Amino acid sequence: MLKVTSALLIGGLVSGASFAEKWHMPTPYGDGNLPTQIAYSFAQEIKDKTQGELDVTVHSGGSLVKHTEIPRSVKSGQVQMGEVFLGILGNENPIYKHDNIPFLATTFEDAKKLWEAAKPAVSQQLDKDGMMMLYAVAWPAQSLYSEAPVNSLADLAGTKMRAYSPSTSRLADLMGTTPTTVQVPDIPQAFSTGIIQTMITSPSTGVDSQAWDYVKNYTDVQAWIPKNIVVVNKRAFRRLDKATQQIILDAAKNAEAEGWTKVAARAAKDKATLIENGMTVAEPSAQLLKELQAIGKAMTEEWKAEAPKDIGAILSRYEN
Ligand code: PCA
Repeated sequence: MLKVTSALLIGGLVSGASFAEKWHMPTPYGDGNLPTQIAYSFAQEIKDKTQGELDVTVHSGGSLVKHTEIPRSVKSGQVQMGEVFLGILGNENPIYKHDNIPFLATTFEDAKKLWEAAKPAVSQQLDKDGMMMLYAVAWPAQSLYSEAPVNSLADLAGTKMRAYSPSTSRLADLMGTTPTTVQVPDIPQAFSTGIIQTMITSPSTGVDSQAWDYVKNYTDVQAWIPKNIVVVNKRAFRRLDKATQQIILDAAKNAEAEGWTKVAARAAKDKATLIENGMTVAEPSAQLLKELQAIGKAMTEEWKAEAPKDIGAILSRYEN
């Protein structure tokens, strides 16, 4: 009897008032970063358009789930959505490595093209893993931070370089440096304790980690343009009604467009902040560019050899 009453009560509550569904979305980077800001507006758009029925809470800066654990937590359904840096997935499947290959795509236009070329394979792999691709946000181009000016790779020989993905580890090797994987929140400590001496990342992450406290030179090699992706657990998505699903897909489309629109201005602003804080920003020498481009070529070949069919398909879509 008691059971029946409570079942009725719950039934009454559910049908009487519309109840908000609460979702969680861990993201890896801090609130000052463009991808995080876009994540907040994405979540807000969903909340507004569902009139609060789907309430997505963004947990930035790895506060709910550590960056390296985010893909697994979305896959298992522990959280419904999550953001991840594509490059860190490089060891799971070589298709993800398109994101961190030096000199494959160095302008936003090419980066967008490369993303269109890689997206079908990425979406398919995510689907196999129980996830669905929602949107991607590009970072500014990746450039070199060092204490001394760098005119050629010889100037870096033997230094300890930060890596943030399997590809950047390989790159550090090929540059004659020693790679150490360090996540963004740990950059200041890694510099101050001498675990790293150089890094290649965006002006945004340089600003975020106050790189000027540790290194003086920024050599603007602009070697690649990586991305974060936002994914949703497939089962969680399918449980939603069609209208809510469409609201998420529309918000994702808007988020991706916003990212490509805003990233260039953000790159310029953050580079200016590096200068304001006393860093020397220099164009790369012809020698350094030549050496790095040769490494990029070698890495492209290595990458292709890992999965000739899949990577060949990405490259031919990109090049045509
Ligand atoms: N910042 C992130 C990823 C790429 C970037 O610009 C990082 O350094 O880890």
